[in-house]
Order: sequence, then C-alpha cells, then structure tokens
Amino acid sequence: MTLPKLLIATRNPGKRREIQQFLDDLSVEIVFPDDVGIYESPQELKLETESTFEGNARAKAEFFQKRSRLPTVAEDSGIEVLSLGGAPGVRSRRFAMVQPGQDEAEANNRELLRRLAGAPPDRRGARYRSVAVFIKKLDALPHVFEGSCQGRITTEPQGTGGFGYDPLFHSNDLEKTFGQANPEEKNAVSHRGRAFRALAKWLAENPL
Ligand code: ITT
Repeated sequence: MTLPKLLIATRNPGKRREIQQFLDDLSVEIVFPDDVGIYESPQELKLETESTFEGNARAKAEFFQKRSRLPTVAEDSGIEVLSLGGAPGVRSRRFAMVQPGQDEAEANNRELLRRLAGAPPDRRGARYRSVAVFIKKLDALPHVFEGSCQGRITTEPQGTGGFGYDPLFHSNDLEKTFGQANPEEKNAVSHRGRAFRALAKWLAENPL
C-alpha cells in the first residue's frame, strides 16, 4: 500500500529530527524538500519577513505547497524573552549577525547572554513558541496549530542536547535546561511537541 505523502517544509536538522517523531504514528510518508527535488533557493530567504510566527509559517507552507503540490506543513518558532519585549521572537534565527561559516547558534546564544548580562532571575523569564501551518492543496484554507512552553534564560550554557537556544533555556516543566534533557524529555513538554501533537491528532481525524 502506498501511503500519501506529507511534506515537512523545513531545512533545520534539529526541527526535522523532532517533527519526524511527533508524526510517527500517522499513516503518511513524511518527506522533506530535498526528497522531492526542492533544493534551497535564494527565494526562500525572503519568505520570513512577517511580524508573526503564524505569518511566516503560512508564507513557508504556501511557498512549498505550490512547488511540491503536496499536502505541506511549515513551522515558524522562536524564543521570546519578556524583559526584552519579546525579542528575539520571530528574529530568533537571525538574532546575531553571523558571517558565513560562523556557528549561528553559538553566536545567537552569546548575543542573548550579552543582552541579559547582570539581569536578575525575575528579568530572565522566557517562552518558546511554535506555530505549525498545514495546507492540504492549492488555495485550501490553512490550518494552524500552536504550542508554547515557559522557562527562563540561564546565565551560562548548560548541557549539549537539543539545538539552538536549548542550553540556555531552563524549562519550568523539567527543572533543567533543554540542553540537559534527553530528546524524549524535551519532546514531552516542548512548544514544538505541543503544536505537532495537536496537528497529529487533527490529521488522524482528517486523513490526507
Ligand atoms: P526552517 O525555516 O527551515 O524551518 P529555521 O531554523 O529558519 O528553519 P525558524 O525560522 O522557525 O526556523 O527559526 C527558529 C529559530 O528559533 C531556530 O533557528 C532556533 O534558533 C530557535 N528555536 C526554535 N525552536 C527551538 C528549539 O526547540 N530549540 C532551540 N532553538 C529553537
């Protein structure tokens, strides 16, 4: 039996690993852009110009659905620090201006610690947010699934697990950083876990 394909429109290996697990039980064949011959193009860099996670996720989902003609999910996510007015937010990936070849996550983490230098615990509150947008076919209404999780920014990196800001994000649920958590622990409480479990439930009830 051939399963219907579901395109997960991300090029981030950390997200890719996690999302695959959340959708494991569905009767679909998960594919990523390269698997269906959609290779990274300069046009993609211009997609994430909206001011909301939903706007960016929707722009990515529409772009990849049009090119692949497959049911498509895209996700936009980031970390919001309350005392920084919600920054880096939708700019999480590009918080520090990195030179080509530089380690993006390391530079972003350093920038976040610099911005919070000397800040007491009550000014280090943060949350991760994830918004996943599913588009089944051309011009179909997008379906939106959201998740968030609360924590605070540590004063130095702790742990080497996860990706991106994980060594700095001390989770209220786990009482340790996502960098110190194993994948199962992170996935159980993470913003992405919450958003994609909601999507998986919806797809189980509304098969492709
Ligand atoms: P795609 O657009 O290809 O999916 P991306 O990395 O560009 O990949 P985003 O624009 O959504 O994705 O940026 C999200 C950034 O937020 C990501 O690069 C990390 O810096 C950060 N982030 C989001 N979720 C995270 C998580 O679970 N752990 C650590 N950092 C995370």
